[in-house]
Amino acid sequence: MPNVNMLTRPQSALPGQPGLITLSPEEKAAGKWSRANLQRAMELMHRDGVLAVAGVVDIDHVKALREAMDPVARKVAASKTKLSQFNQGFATNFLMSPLLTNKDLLFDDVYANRFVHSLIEAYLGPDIKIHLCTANVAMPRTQDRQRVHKDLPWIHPLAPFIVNLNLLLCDFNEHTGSTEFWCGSHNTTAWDQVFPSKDAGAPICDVADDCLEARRLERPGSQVDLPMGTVLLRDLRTWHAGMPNHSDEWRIMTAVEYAASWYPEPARKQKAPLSAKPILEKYTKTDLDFVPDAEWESFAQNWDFVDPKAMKLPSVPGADEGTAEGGEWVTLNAIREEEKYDRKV
Ligand SMILES: O=C(O)CCC(=O)C(=O)O
Repeated sequence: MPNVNMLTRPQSALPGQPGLITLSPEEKAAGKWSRANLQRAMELMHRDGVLAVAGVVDIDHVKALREAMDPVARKVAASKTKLSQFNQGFATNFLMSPLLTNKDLLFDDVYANRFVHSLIEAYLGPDIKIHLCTANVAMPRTQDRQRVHKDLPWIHPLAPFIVNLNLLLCDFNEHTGSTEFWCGSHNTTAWDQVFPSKDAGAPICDVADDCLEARRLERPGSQVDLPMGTVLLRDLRTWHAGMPNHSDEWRIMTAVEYAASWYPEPARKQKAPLSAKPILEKYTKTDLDFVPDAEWESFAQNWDFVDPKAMKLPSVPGADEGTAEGGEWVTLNAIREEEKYDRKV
C-alpha cells in the first residue's frame, strides 16, 4: 500500500468521528501544550472543523455544573408552550443559560481555561473575544432530529472566525442524543445554505438538500461518542444537527463562543451578568453586554426567538443589524440571486 498523505486522501477515507487530543500530566505541569499536541490539534481543526479535547476540565466541576443545571433544564422545559422557545424548529432541543450568577459554579477551567484559549488562539489568531455563553439541552425520550445546519443565518466569512466550545455534562453517544457532526464541511462548502427567498439578503441556517446528498457520498455526518467532561471545539461553519435522545437523561452541554479579534462587534450583544465579568474577562476580551445580576436573572432562562423581552443571541453582521461600528459587512462569499437555494422552489 502506498503511504498516502492524510490531507490528500479522499474524504471518504477520513473518519466520521472528530479527532481527540488529551492533555498529558507533563503538559498540565508545564501549563502549556507540547508542540506536537498543538500541531496535531491544528491539523485536526483545519481538516475536520471539530476537535475533541480531553483532560482539561476537572470532572468534579463538570459534575457540579450538571447537578445544578439539570433541575433548571427540567423547570425551563416544563414552562415551554411554543415552538419559538425551542431551537431549529423542533420541540426537542432548547437553549438555556449557564448559571453565571452562582459564584460556586464559575470555574476557571470552564470559563477561563488557558489550555483551551491557546488552542483557539492558534486557530483564530490572538485577542479572541467571548461572543456568546449558553447551553444546549436535548430533552429525554425524543424522536425528532434537527435538519443539518450551521449556526450561521448570514453570509459568513470564508475563514475561521468563531469557535464554539461545548463542555459535555454527560456521556455523549447515540443513545443520549449526541450531536451529529459533518467533519470537514467547514471548508469544503460555502454557498450551501438555503435562502428564504431569492431576494433575501441572508440565508437561514439549513444546508441545502443537494449539498447534503453530495457530501453524504464523500464524508457523511456521524454522532459523536465521547465521555462526560470532554471539551468539543467547533469551527462555526461546520454542519451539524441535534439528534433524538433515547435515554432518560437530560443531555446538556455548555457553550461558549469565541470570535476572532477582527470579527465585528455585534450591534446587539448578548447580555451577561456583571458578577461574571471578572472570570469571563480574566484572560480574554468579551463582546458581551454586562447588566446587573438581578436584571439578567429576570430573563436569563427565557429563550424565545420571537419574544422581544427574551434572552437574545448576538445580532449578526450583514443580516439583521449590520456592524456596531456602522461599517459595511463584506465577504468574498457574495452570491448571485440565481445561485441561491430558494426554500420555496
Ligand atoms: O444539542 C445539540 O446536540 C445540537 C443543537 C443544535 O445544533 C442547535 O440547537 O442549533
